[in-house]
Amino acid sequence: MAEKEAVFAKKFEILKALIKNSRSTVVLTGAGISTLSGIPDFRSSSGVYATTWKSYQVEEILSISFFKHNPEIFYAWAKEYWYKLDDYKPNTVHTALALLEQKGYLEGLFTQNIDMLHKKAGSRKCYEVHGSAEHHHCTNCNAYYSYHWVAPIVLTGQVPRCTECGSVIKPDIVFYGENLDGFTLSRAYEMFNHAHLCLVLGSSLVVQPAASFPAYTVHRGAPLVIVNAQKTSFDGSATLRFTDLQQFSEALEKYLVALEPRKLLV
Ligand code: CNA
Repeated sequence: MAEKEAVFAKKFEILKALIKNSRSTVVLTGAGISTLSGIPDFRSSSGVYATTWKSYQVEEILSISFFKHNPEIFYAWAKEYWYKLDDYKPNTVHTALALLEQKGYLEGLFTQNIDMLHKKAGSRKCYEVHGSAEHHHCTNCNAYYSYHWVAPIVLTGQVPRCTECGSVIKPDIVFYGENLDGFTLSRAYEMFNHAHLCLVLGSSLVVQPAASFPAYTVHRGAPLVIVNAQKTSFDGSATLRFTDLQQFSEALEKYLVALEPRKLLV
């Protein structure tokens, strides 16, 4: 145990120097970070993909063609999973990353999560690569609806429908088979391409194109730090690897609290 702690402490010292000396740090987060808030991820052994839901594979429920033909099945699944997000609070990973930004050490935070927890924690430079459950639109006339308007309808077991035209309302989440928002994608390519340090937290790095973002940083020889319990699909010969998100984020928060805010040259 003491040996494990010593290894962690040694690696964390290297991380501190990387953060302090990096002029441009980008972060990519995945569903793993929100497991500490109680939201299951997809690919852990206890994740959502380990089970089927009423004989459906969750991957199938989350494809755009399935949604178009079976919105009632999507919403029946999402009722138990994604429309109780108000029950969940940001954890130390979210708050540590918000602090990294407040102290002036973060260029951009890209998340694959749709759970709104980074924004709740106070992150502003946050790009939600797969969209967010916060916003919804009518699939026909594009009228806007918020999470708080839609959630009570879903929780009573109904499919939310547009008050203007009666068509099905869809969350602004990127389903399998849909393209990512072009602006977010171009920001990601730009920032990961110029970053001096890339941190990846709680992602299996399976889902493209987000899984490839760290490669843009690594291919220029800049360091990559991965924090994940399981082996990731891409690891780009990571400079540092940590496995325990809780231990990592607590240490990061403690370090950042004591760190002088970066003086910005304007
Ligand atoms: P994933 O494929 O489920 O991978 C999560 C990774 O986190 C796994 O490799 C786990 O080993 C790791 N992990 C889980 N808990 C811990 C822990 N305590 N310490 C260390 N590692 C841990 O998730 P990705 O984000 O890579 O996949 C992308 C999908 C998942 C995106 O499309 C998301 O929209 C989608 N998703 C989002 C949420 C959410 O918003 N909270 C929840 C579930 C799925």
